[in-house]
Amino acid sequence: HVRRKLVAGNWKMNGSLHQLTELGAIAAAARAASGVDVAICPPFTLIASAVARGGGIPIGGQDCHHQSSGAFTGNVSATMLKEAGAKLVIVGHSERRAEQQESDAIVRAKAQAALAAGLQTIVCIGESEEERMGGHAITRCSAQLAGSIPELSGDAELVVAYEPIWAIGTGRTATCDDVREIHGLVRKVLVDRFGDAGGRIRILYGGSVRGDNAAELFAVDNVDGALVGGASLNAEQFVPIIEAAA
Ligand code: G2H
Repeated sequence: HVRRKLVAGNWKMNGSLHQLTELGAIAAAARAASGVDVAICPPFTLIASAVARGGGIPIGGQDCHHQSSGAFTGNVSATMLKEAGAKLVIVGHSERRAEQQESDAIVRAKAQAALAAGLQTIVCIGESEEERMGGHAITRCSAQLAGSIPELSGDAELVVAYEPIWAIGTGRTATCDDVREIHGLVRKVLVDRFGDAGGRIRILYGGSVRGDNAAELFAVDNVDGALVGGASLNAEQFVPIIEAAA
């Protein structure tokens, strides 16, 4: 399968209206890199403005609730994201799994709701440092895949992101061998479960991706792009990652 690379920025709880000016240069780089898909996921409050001012880059959310509406104070549903102009959403990021105690079952329900709303849905998995050191990375990622990956339904695209927790925001990146091993596992699980469609699902790597390590990561088998946190906040750092994917 030929899979286009996807480079998605996750601004986490960062950014401002002023920071949306970065989107102009990011959009220009995305147009120049014709074989690469680029997206930005800012905080909820910036989504509508980012859609309006983003130069056509797909804009997404960083989470959604699994119900479409109701008495869920502080939450935002997938259908609301869609109405705000979002094209995608990240679910199951390790920061939410840790801080909001999101279980695999909740992540899976969110992913199902997001796909049903027609959003491209990036489901995150990844082991902790303790799990990796204990030799349990594969067991942990397998369990998260089994519990978090939804059924495929409708036309919206499912994407999986592997983000080893010990590599997130730490400046430490997994080695290419570590990444090859886990991405190979993810591919096998997806093909076993979905057949040919599993071969088309894009698998992103995330965790301290930067301009100076992106090219070698993108060269690894089954690395179909990146989920980028810190380095997605400004064009100067994000554009070299887009170029490395081209
Ligand atoms: C991992 C990643 C983006 P960073 O969380 O989701 O963040 O690139 O800052 O490690």
